[in-house]
Amino acid sequence: MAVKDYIRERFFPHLWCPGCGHGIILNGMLRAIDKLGLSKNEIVMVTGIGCSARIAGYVDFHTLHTIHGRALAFATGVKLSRPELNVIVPMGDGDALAIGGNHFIHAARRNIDMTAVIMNNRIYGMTGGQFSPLSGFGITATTAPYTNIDNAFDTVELAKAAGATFVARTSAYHVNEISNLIRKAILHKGFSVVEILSQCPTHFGRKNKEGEAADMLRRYKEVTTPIGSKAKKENPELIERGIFVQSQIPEYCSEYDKIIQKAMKGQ
Ligand SMILES: Cc1ncc(C[n+]2csc(CCOP(=O)(O)OP(=O)(O)O)c2C)c(N)n1
Ligand code: SF4
Repeated sequence: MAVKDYIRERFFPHLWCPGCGHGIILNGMLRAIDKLGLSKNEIVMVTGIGCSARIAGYVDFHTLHTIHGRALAFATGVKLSRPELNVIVPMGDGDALAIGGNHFIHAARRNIDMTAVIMNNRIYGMTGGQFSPLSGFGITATTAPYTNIDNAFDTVELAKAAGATFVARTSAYHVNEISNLIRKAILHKGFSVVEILSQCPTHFGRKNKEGEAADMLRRYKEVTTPIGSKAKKENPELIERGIFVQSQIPEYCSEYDKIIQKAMKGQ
């Protein structure tokens, strides 16, 4: 199918600013789904609130547009009641790791089979550019006019430590990687995390003098490198892209089924 066949055209034009990275991620996500040959009825997309979370309105799957920071909680309910469906949860960095941080670590710890896509623009885009736990030290935001003194989480390290069994990262510049990594994450049985660095030219770019969207995309090319590359050894500041973790342990819904069977037999 064409990408546009997965879109709810009645909700277009979309509300994203010109140059926003979130549209690139939506495109990559739809290409991944298309390559997997999944029917629209086999997918549930669950989102919270944020510019990133608008995705649930734009795609023609089963969708839930829920409340800020709670997408993974709703998604857990969906997955437990309909484990045969593919549950995908796109989230902003604030949605996933500020207000939603607790849900994130516990969904990862349980290893429930769903794909969390973290669209990391290092800022609260929708509400006007407040700093998030991903902004990092020295960043300027509307709530940090003299620069931010909070240190940032490393999403990949956090996801690994919390127990996610598939952990990957790429950026909005690396369009083929977006669809490849999301495809592999959907295929993975367990809690999958794909962090995608996404530019917000309107707030992050403007406040931090990173230029226009094209400059921000170019920057992703310059500051990232494949995992274990020679460039990383020479410059430890570079951000690695690729698959960091891919492991198999018992998945939550399957184990829950076994508990139901045991209880039915009265054992
Ligand atoms: C309980 C609650 N608190 C705060 C808000 C206000 N709010 C809406 S979106 C948002 C943050 C959005 O940032 P992020 O999740 O990083 O997504 P982005 O807009 O950058 O894609 C906030 C704080 C809300 N809607 N609900
Ligand atoms: S405010 Fe930022 S994140 Fe939101 S649509 Fe505009 S560019 Fe994208």
